[in-house]
Amino acid sequence: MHHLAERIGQKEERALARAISYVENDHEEKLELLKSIHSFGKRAYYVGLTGSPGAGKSSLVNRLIAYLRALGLTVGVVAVDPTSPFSGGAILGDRVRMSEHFTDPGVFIRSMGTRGSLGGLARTTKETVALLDAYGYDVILIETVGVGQSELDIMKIADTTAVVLNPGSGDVVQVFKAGIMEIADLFIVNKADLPGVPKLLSEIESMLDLVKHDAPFRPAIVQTVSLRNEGLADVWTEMGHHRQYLEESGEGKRRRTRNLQQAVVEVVHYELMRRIMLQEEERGMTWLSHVEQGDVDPYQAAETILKQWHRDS
Ligand SMILES: Nc1nc2c(ncn2[C@@H]2O[C@H](COP(=O)(O)OP(=O)(O)O)[C@@H](O)[C@H]2O)c(=O)[nH]1
Ligand SMILES: [Mg+2]
Repeated sequence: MHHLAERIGQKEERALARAISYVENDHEEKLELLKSIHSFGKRAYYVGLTGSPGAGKSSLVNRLIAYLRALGLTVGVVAVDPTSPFSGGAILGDRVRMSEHFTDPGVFIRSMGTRGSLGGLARTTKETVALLDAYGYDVILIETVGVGQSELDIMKIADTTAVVLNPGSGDVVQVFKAGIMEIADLFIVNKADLPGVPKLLSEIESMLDLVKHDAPFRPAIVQTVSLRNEGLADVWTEMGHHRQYLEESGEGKRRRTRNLQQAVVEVVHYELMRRIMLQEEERGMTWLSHVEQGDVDPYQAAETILKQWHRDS
């Protein structure tokens, strides 16, 4: 067992922080560490929160932390904000908001910026979640901004994915277009204190009728006013319903299998690429100028590199 894994198992928070930096910086012992971690198994409940910037995800996360702590649950948070200008840190507002939880040993908050995303932000995030799980947090909240492919990718590891929408924002069409509908397990209408709630609710219902009419699980819609601490119990109850569905239908098990398969493919993909590119760099990347000058097309160059790798290994 990797020494950091052992220390994480003993709930040493410093070891957890060190392990996360291993993941972010692609430390050479990273795979060894993750291997050890995997033997701990998946225990935590992973909740994804996604939605447009400003929808109130961080406010909700902040209130949810307090709500879950009151239930006696420990909480790990990974906030993914690639647009954050503060390298590796949260946007200032989030920091201030979350600061009330900083001294609580039952809460761990980590922000993933653009920094240290050598292996891709999605991958780094998933690995960080695995570390938080190994440490023993009961619930892991994953906040992602927006609707890009890497967000969709990240959300696949969540047991329950909540999409946060606001009245009057016209977000529903966006959600529909971006393929978020397919991964949504729960809709949270936040800022329900603002006008336009009935319209938004009926828009979501229509969309659900269209996309989920023959699906085995119809996502619930809950209203929240995170500023006033309203609706959190409903959110947690509906998450519970979805979790129960995952257990009883076997869908949870199917998702876990799919994620394990995906993890293997990703590691192979990334490790191969890393090793091949390392070798190419040592060889001086001779093909680069040819590709630049148009003597060789990129496909031919790639094929040559792969053949050479195959020969050498
Ligand atoms: N009126 C209203 N404003 C809210 C509510 N929840 C959050 N906000 C405000 O919406 C803004 C964006 O919130 P934030 O949590 O940072 O959104 P995020 O970008 O999705 O993380 C902040 O100014 C919040 O104070 C709510 O329930 N009602
Ligand atoms: Mg936020």
